Amino acid sequence: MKTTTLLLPFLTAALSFIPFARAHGFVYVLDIDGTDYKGNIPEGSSDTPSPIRQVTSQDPIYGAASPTINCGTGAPNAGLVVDAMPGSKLSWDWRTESLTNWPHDTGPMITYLASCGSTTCDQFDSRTAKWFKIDQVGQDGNGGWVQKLIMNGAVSNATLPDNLAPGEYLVRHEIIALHLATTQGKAEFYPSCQQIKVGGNGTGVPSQDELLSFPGAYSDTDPGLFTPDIFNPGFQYVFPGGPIATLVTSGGGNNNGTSTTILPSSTRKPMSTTSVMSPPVPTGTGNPTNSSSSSCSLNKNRSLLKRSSWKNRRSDSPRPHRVSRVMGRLLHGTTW
Ligand SMILES: *[C@@H]1O[C@H](CO)[C@@H](O)[C@H](O)[C@H]1NC(C)=O
Ligand SMILES: *[C@@H]1O[C@H](CO)[C@@H](O)[C@H](O)[C@H]1NC(C)=O
Ligand SMILES: *[C@@H]1O[C@H](CO)[C@@H](O)[C@H](O)[C@H]1NC(C)=O
Ligand SMILES: *[C@@H]1O[C@H](CO)[C@@H](O)[C@H](O)[C@H]1NC(C)=O
Ligand SMILES: *[C@@H]1O[C@H](CO)[C@@H](O)[C@H](O)[C@H]1NC(C)=O
Ligand SMILES: [Cu+2]
Repeated sequence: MKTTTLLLPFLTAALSFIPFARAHGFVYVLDIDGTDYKGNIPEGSSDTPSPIRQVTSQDPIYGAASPTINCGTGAPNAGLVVDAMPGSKLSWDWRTESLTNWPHDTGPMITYLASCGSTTCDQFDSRTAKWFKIDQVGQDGNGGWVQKLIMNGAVSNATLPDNLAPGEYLVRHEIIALHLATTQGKAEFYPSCQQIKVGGNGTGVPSQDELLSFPGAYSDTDPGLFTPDIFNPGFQYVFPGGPIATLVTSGGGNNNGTSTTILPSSTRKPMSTTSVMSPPVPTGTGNPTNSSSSSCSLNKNRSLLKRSSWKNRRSDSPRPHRVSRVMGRLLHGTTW
């Protein structure tokens, strides 16, 4: 009786979230070196010319073998192919379809590229893509996940390899939400594809054994996708999809390619165009699992640095529904 009385207001408040906090999402805006490219909202019109392949649902994809795990549900080719350069900074603004903040805080963000080969990317069939991994961000070193920053309104970031060969590429940036992944098959995949044309005169290409297919690259039993221990203290995340491609870790020609790992992007990017920073520091121990270490002291002042147009716009937007982890799991497990 007492418990019920205490729980009632809580549950009522929680249930009132449901119509608004459809707790999934999509990439609303791609930013390349400060230029924004807006996407179209799932289930909305396709009126905005965009390099972002429009998903038809913000809902997660379940199952590593899902045929839509390449570029998301629906996701026909987009109309635009937009310019980038080796070393360009890419940012993705993840939202729910009602444009509130991304709702999850557990799991990695991973970025892949695939050459569109002899065709332009607006003609390229993502089912034939051979992907290579360029970036992955996971735990934050404080018992949480970098993904929480996205929930709190930050954009997700990665940089293109400094030595990336020119040409058209499909970018596959994904969030994997693992709040339910204590059960096998319950990892939530949110892939998003964008079409870019890389200029410059880099020479970096992936090796054959680094190329992946989606579906194919992941298995539901991967330790990064089925994570029974994820909420236990000391959990060490193992990213799915193998290591980051050597053309990235070789530092864009600044060293001879002996390194096998890099730090998560959130710790290794200079945040100002006037800053100079050394190439990624090899750690020599498998994949990075958190971003608490840094090769760049500038990072300590990261939060002070300007976020160009994002900051202002996002402060105007509706605040996130801060559904707790437990409540998120409860609601996911029942209603969504
Ligand atoms: C994060 O990285 C730091 C430095 O590399 C390390 O000391 C710490 O144990 C790591 N934490 C987790 C949770 O992986
Ligand atoms: C992405 O970079 C911006 C600064 O440009 C920063 O504010 C934001 O926190 C970064 N996002 C993540 C997930 O690290
Ligand atoms: C091509 O490479 C040269 C150095 O090899 C560099 O000076 C030049 O800026 C590069 N051009 C572009 C467009 O990046
Ligand atoms: C790469 O550099 C390392 C350390 O500087 C050196 O030991 C190694 O022989 C070099 N490898 C090649 C292929 O040049
Ligand atoms: C961070 O910024 C403060 C001033 O805002 C400066 O005194 C300090 O040296 C900076 N630290 C780093 C690591 O750049
Ligand atoms: Cu969700």
